[in-house]
Amino acid sequence: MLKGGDGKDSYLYAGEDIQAGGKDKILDGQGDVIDLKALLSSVKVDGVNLESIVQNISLGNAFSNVADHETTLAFNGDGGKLLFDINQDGKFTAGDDFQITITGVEKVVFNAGADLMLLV
Ligand SMILES: [Ca+2]
Repeated sequence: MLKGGDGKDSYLYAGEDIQAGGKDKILDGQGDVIDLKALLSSVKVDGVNLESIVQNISLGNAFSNVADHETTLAFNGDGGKLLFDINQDGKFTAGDDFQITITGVEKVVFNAGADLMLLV
């Protein structure tokens, strides 16, 4: 579990941190950022690797495994969960995928310029 405190915090995830069946938690995440630079080439939103996305995007709440629209990173605002579709089957399964529960956040925005996930 990660607790950021009152200031702005940056949470760094390396590739080996994001494993099938894993989970993490960030409390009071609003205003913080998640650094997923190690994963930009392997995570897709609507068929595009994050490293190729040039405009800021707010993450949607669903995965997809439809060809050319693959989405392997999603944010479920109701449950406050940032979800990674590790096995890329288009579904979230706790044993196969990875989740970060984030409290106090309404959405997650990928800042394409900084290559960071902003917790909003
Ligand atoms: Ca999955």
